[in-house]
This record gives sequence, C-alpha cells and structure tokens, in this order.
Amino acid sequence: MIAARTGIEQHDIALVLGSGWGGAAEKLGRVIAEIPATDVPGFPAPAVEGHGGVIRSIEVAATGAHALVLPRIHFYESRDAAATAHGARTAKACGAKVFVLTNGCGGLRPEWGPGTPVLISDHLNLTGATPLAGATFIDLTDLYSSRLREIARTVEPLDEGVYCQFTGPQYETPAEVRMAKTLGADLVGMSTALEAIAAREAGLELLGLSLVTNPAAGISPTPLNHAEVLEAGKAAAPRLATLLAAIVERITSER
Ligand code: 8IG
Repeated sequence: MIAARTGIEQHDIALVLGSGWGGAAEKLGRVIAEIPATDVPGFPAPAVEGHGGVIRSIEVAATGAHALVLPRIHFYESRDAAATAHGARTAKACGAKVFVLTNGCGGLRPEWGPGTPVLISDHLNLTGATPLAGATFIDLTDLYSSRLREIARTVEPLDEGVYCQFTGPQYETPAEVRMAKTLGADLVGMSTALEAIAAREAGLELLGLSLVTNPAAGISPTPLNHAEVLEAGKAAAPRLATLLAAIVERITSER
C-alpha cells in the first residue's frame, strides 16, 4: 500500500514526530509523496490538534535515503495498547531498519527548561499495558540503541534521560511526578514506551528523542496548560528540525 502510493519499495528509516517535532519533516529533504493516514489501514483520524494525520515519504537531502514519517497513535485515544504498535509495524513492513520516536514531554530536571531536547536512554512503562500479546518474552536491553545515541551526540552533545510513560490524557499530579522521580524517571509523557516495545518486537533499531516542553507538575510552581505546551513546541521547532535532520543524515550516511 505505502510502497504503491509512494513508489518507494523499501524505506530506510521511519520517524514519528511528536509535539514540537512536526516541522522537522520539511527539513529532512524532498517530499516524494503524502498520503492521508486514514487511507492506510490501521491509522485512525488524529485526536489532538497539532498531530497531523499524514504519512510522508521523504528523500533525505544529504544521503538520498528514504525516510517515512508516520503519525502517532496514542494510548489515550482508545486505551488500546495494540493500536500504538501500528507505527512500528508499518515501519517494519516498509523496510525500515531504524525507527525514530520523538515526543514532547514534561521534564523532571529543573535545568532542562522548555525547549530542551533530550535523548531517551531507557523507559518506565507505567501504563499497565503492553502492545504485545501471548508468550512474547522479548528482551528490552539497550532498547534505545546506544549506537544511535552515540551518533546523535556527534551532532550535538545532548543530555540523556529515562522516559516514563503514563496513560494520560490528564497530566500527572505533583505526587505522581515525585513518584516517577523516585522510580528513576527524568521525563514524563503519554507516548513512546509502548511504541518502543513494539519496535523491539519488530526488530527495529530505535532512537528516542524527547523535547521538554514544560517542567512536570510540581517541578515549577505554575500549573500546566496545553496551549503553553504547544507554544513551547512551536518556539523550539526550527532548532529541533535542524537537529533531527542532521541526526537522520548521520544515521543514513552509514547505511
Ligand atoms: I508536551 O508534563 C507534555 N506531554 N504525562 N506530562 C505528561 N505528558 C506530557 C507532559 C507532561 N508534557
């Protein structure tokens, strides 16, 4: 389906662009094709403003590699963990070897102000769910590839952090954020961990990038506000686009 509509038999890399990262697609290279996600089986209509429901095939400017940009299916949309695996499985079906998950999230470290990009080093899945079913006893060691993180750090010396996925859609209470901190989290959000599990099951090498759009609840004295979260994402967008394009260029130059 995607091969037929894009004319690209095998994509090299697939990306999911979360809050704040949406503008990065244009920076990656020439758009080969755009497909409304709802034309492809398994992708529902987007639930949140700013999360575009379109699949893009892009020729990476510097390397000629083919990148597939996929929409995200959030767990909070339908509380269906299996549905969140669709991006990873689509990436695999389209030939991708590398999968890049990006998100906007809350930060637990006060030194990470709004607009700070952070490499995900590991995750805590606090959703109580999994995209897998049956006796799928997969290992999750080095889930967020240290090889890809190293490549990313040659572009920019990014900090790393442990990402904690909550179910959402409500943001955390300050007590939940303190709990996450005690458990070892540096970042809190509503995506990525379930998708990462699906990516490992599919055999994809994974890179995770978070944009801290806000201090997590209780870290700063002011309450969270979705409009401000979107605003922080917008403000950081140009820098993130340049960063992500450079990282994808570096990764796909080593094919
Ligand atoms: I953007 O502070 C964004 N997404 N759970 N908490 C959670 N998700 C988020 C947050 C946050 N900010």
